[in-house]
Amino acid sequence: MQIIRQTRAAPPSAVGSAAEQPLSQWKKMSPVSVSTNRDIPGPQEPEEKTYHPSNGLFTDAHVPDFDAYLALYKKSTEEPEEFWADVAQEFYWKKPPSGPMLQYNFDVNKGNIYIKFMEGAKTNICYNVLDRNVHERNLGEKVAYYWEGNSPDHHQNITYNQLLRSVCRCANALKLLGVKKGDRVAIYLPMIPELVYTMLACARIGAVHSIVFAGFSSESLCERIMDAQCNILVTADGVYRGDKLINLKKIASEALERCKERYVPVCCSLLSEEPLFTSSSHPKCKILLYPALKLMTILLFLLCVCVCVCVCVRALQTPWDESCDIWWDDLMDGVSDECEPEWMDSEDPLFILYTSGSTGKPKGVLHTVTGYMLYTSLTFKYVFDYHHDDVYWCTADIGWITGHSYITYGPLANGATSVLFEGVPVYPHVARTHTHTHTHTHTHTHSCLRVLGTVGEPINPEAWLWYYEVVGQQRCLVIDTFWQTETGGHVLTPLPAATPLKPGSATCPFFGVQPAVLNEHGEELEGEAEGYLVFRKPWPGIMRGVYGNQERFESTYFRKFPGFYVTGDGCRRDKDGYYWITGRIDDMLNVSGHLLSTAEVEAALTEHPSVAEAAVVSRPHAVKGECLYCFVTLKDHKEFNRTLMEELKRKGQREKIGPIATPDFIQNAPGLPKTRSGKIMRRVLRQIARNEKDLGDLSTLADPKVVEVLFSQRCEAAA
Ligand code: 6R9
Repeated sequence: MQIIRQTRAAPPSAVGSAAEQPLSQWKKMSPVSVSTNRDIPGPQEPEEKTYHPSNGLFTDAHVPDFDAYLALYKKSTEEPEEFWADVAQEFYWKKPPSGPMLQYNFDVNKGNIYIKFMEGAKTNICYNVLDRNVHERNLGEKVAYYWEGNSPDHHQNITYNQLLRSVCRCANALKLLGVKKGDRVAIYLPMIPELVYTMLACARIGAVHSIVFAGFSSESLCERIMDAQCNILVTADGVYRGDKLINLKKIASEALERCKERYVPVCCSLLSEEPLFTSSSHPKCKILLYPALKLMTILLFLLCVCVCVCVCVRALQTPWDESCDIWWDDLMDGVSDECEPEWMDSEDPLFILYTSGSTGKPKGVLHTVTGYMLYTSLTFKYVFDYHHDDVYWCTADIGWITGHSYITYGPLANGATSVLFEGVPVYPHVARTHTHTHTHTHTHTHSCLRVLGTVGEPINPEAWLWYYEVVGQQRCLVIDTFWQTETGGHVLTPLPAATPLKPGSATCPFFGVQPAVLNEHGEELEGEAEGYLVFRKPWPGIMRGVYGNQERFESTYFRKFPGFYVTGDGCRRDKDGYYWITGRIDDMLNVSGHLLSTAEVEAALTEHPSVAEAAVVSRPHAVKGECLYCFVTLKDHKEFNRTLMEELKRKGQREKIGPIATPDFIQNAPGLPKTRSGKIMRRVLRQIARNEKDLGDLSTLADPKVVEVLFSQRCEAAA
């Protein structure tokens, strides 16, 4: 996925070639000291070529150079109270903080894990991202979103004034339905403005939103609704993804059926206590609007999802249950567009977002109001070097954390103008994304682009260079941001004008973030090292828990190395203190006792001129324990043959990493199984490599057909 920052009119000085300089020309590079400690085989030293902005492109940067970054970083770690108090000044507080900025325990041996930021303060994030812009910063007429539908004929400009009114209407409608502070609201919507309205409406009234990506199956939706005990589901009748029509309401109804089946015993026991609740007295949705029946509604919410609000986008024939379904337009009809925000404590929950990890039941990652607000706002401003006239586009879906943080909260907190895109990049033609750039910047070249972002997977140097040279025309900076649903915002990231870039590295920690590298025994490695990426202290945006499951929170992130937050990712820190993510630790390859990361083997494969993309997984091996099974996608018009295989085995691996990294199997992969957020599902590839046919839920895959193709083309030798 990419995040693009573009200006409406690029200054003439913006055109020119970004310079490449040896790192030695830069002063002291890193916030960490340098020494050598490397006991795991890894790739050879990366080339010492760094990239930094061309003159004139970042004359007004918030952080103008690396020294400025270092000074701010130092302040953020050595004087965190002052640092965050300065950031907090930008925001509106109903009640200012009284106690310490940050309190936490990261050590399971010392008691429960907790993180508290600005406890005692009261605010509202919706007020801060909307009302503050309209009333205090005079941005009411500024466009918040250029919404682009799936079809290029559908578009809408939404100003901050309009957004505030729509959000208030939705907030009032939710209140009429009985939703109150602390209630969970499930949102299963495509990338339409109503998605933003609903999430902000929840935030306004203190309800906790749980957005479920609209590509998930009914089972996944049901599981998430049940886990968070949501009372309301907001969905749409349907969505076009490219030329494919998806009947969302049908999936939503199936999910609710599943919920009902599982909730029956609970319903019955409560029903018997309340004479109003006979099966025939289930409220009609319209009736819910009458306050007299509000009590009944609220009690019903305690039982299960009973109201499903449906946005009519496509006028589809949808399954309709009179007892609980209501059209969005009917609900909003006549509702006031003013709504007093609910003033929330700093640590009140803001949202739950489920993240699956590679196996197991999804975890409801919980974020709270104030820390998330400050952190997403600050990272947005600095990482994209956002300025008032910029137009910004994040291509993610709001169903993922990237969309929560960098389509909704971060940009709006900065009063930014963003593109909100419903469709897919290749519909109706491959140049669709270029059209956005032209429409919203009024220029017909890419010369207005300044910052290109990437997130979600290790980007190998080959891909980085393509992005830099072809998309960014050697002028824009490629910002490789490492972070997780759990971290709330970027944690390792370059800052455009300040950080010299190395292709493939997420570079340095953001303000307040203190990474460390540990070995298997939990010993901290200094200087150049490779191992587990952990963080020693919280920053405001870190998750506060797994919803309803403190034990899982602690065991997943804190038990392995007491005193640290464990990301689950591996990393390498180079001699300049730059961090290189090497992939999920669970995906590591253990060949004859040597640990290899997926990223290093894949980067070596993609160096071959015929290879566009590669993914490597392990397969059990009688002698070596595990061996390497590689999937390679070739560039157009390249042929997969024996010579290529030999070259990949010999040059790519033996010579690059060492003989232990020689692949046992190489399979031609016309495509790789990826989620719609762009992550390679290595779990699926492992199963293909092992010829295991029971693949579980594949509904998040962008293109499930790829799996059949890969099965049919398995390496014959790997029976
Ligand atoms: C924001 C997001 C988190 C996992 C993370 C890591 C991988 C994210 C990365 C990256 C290498 C980067 N990841 N950014 N790997 N370089 N710049 O993607 O959140 O969906 O929770 O995924 O994605 O493995 O642990 P989420």
